[in-house]
Amino acid sequence: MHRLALLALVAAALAACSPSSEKAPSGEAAASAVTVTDVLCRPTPNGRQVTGCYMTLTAPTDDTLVSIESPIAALAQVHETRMESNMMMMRELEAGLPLPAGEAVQLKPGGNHLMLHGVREPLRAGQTVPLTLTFASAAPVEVTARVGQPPAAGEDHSGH
Ligand SMILES: [Cu+2]
Repeated sequence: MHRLALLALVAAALAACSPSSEKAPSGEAAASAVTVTDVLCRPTPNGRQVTGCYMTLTAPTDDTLVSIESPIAALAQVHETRMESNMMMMRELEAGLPLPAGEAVQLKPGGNHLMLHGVREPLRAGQTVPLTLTFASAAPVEVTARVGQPPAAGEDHSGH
């Protein structure tokens, strides 16, 4: 009798565990995840500790990119670029970046971008940078950025 009771307990424990342990690639979790592609961070030449990262985000439902984290940087922010009195200015999007349902939102040089501050080690082309993106409603997404020059290179972040 004891053994049967124990088996029942083990079965119950396994059943309780399984939903959370298989969250990744299948079913509803994947369907409601934000798709992130073309993830790229600029190299940090000359000992600079600030760099920009770019990507394309597509949310299945209206959502907001609210924060970014990376173990290689002290601080990561979502920035917008705007012209003010003919000056290109960058500032943090404090309310986050809106992601309309089904729309591919591009972060790119000269536009909205991610900014890493306090980059601990120089970033060189060919390296990778782990980023964790947090959304208002969708589950967080972990991506790996490639380090390299974006296709439309030219403007840099010397305004910072
Ligand atoms: Cu910036």
